[in-house]
Amino acid sequence: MLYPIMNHARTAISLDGVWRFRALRQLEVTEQDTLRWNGSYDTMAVPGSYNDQKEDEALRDHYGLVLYQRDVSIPKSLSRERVVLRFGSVTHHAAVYWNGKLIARHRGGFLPFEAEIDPQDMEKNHVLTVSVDNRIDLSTLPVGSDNPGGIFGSALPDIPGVQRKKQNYPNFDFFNYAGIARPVLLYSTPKDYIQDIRLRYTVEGGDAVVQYDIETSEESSACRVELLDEGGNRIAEAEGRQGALNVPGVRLWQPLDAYLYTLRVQYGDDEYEEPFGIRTVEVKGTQFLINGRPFYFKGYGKHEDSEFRGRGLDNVLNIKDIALMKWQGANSFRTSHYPYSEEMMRLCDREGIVVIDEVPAVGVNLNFGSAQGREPVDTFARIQTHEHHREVIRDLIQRDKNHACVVMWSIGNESDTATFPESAVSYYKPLYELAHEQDPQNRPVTLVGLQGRYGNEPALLMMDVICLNRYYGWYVYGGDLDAAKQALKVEMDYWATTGKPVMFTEYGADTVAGLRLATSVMFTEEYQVDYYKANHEVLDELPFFIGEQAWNFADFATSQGINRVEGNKKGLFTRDRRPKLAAHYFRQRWHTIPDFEYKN
Ligand code: BDP
Repeated sequence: MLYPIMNHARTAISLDGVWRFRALRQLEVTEQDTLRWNGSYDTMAVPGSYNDQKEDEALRDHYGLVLYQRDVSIPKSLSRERVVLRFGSVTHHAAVYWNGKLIARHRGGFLPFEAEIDPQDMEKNHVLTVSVDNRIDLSTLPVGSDNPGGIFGSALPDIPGVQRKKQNYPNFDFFNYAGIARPVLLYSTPKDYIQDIRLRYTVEGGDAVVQYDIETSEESSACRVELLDEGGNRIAEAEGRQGALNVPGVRLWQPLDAYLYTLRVQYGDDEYEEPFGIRTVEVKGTQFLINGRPFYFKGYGKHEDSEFRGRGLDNVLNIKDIALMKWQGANSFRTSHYPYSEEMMRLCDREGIVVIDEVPAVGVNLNFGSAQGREPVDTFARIQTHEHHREVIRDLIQRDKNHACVVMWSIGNESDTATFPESAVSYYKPLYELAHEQDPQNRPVTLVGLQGRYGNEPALLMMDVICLNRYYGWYVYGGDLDAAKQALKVEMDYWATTGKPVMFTEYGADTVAGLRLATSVMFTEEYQVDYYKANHEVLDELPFFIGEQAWNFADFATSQGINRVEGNKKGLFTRDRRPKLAAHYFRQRWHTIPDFEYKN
């Protein structure tokens, strides 16, 4: 799906702003709801999660449906064009009504979807209503738990007669923000238009060949492509929907040194410009090569999370986060635990930030958190995410396939790979293969592993890179960093035997900013530094270890529970982006670790 752009063939009109809003008690939308509201209504900003925009506990913890509505009129000048309504994301499930008529439904909260406006319907004023459903369960991604309380719920049974409030129980550790989180717009194209662009390339010596593949709505006109350098100079051109363009003396996209070419496509009256970088990615032995050189990941797992906006797109915050990453000497992050906005992906292309791109498959594990200690269940026999999981892999790769910043796909986080190892293989093998099939650039694919019973996780061994979330010194041997180091070393001796590249996609310690002690204990800023130093003592010695991504870039909101002090506090930065002591420690460390050839 192409990102909406504006040029002389295409228009894009933002529908962001303040919308009418209603939280529904019932779980159905009536016809009346989808027509222009006469009675009272609330207000809500778009884009933004709705949960924290008001002072209302019921809305923050709302379960079920809400409605958004606004008036829309389409400029007359677009009457001959194809007009499309496009949502960057609606979390988690959306139904879209145009003057009361259902025109789109979408499942999943982190990927874009669109609906064409019927030309008959273009004149006059219109009412656009969107119903948003935040319910999560065993069939959704992310997964909702069937244990009251979710991952941090009580292990004790409920007391008979006590009524809990109706609520979602996330099987994951972040707040279940909902709403219209990313931009909404109307865009236009000519009636016969460019649908998609797929790019791959080969690099040899100093030259590259870009292979392009253009999909158009019909095949009635000629297709012409031009390749422009960053200065806008044409360096190659070709005719046809498929073809190859030579780029002699190519300037590669490098981590922290981005260079973007533009593919300009002309098809009939339509025109589209796709910025893209040229770089290669390959796993070779225990190395992760970018442009042929062994890369070392320095960075974080992140969240789309901020005060008031929840998960709503905030370009200022994105710019700031990347500035902080560069200040710290980082080069990468993972889009834990769902696809991030298209705006962020484009920014990472521009800024040279390396991204591990993750689907929203988090909580595909019915044996952790509050379920621990009970009779283990076969997650994959009970969970109903199979088809949707395929869908999000397809749609994510479809959306992000041309981004140079994306160097690896993550098809899930901390799934249940150890309890019934063969079930996990049956579930993940087709998904691993699907990701490879769908990607024109055939990037490496991973599945992020949970700490626990390593050694019998064939689903992880199928992956191109072993990505581990490990908490030695926090959840395991918390407060005993010597034991933590020993245990980490023992585990790493095992991974050394697999012959795979290994990296940490999470490791961290909850740290309350401002808690300081000369002799550190858990939760102090000093302990967070000591924790990371202890881990690094072991990791720095391992030749097959290809990267460290701290958990988390910044503190973030979670459900309430006894394990969380107003959210998860493992950030190197606070939620408002103030550095903790560990942020300075990493700044020192990362500026001395090169992006390439660190372990050789
Ligand atoms: C891991 C999860 C992550 C959590 C983190 C933690 O992948 O979402 O926030 O641990 O406990 O299990 O802080």
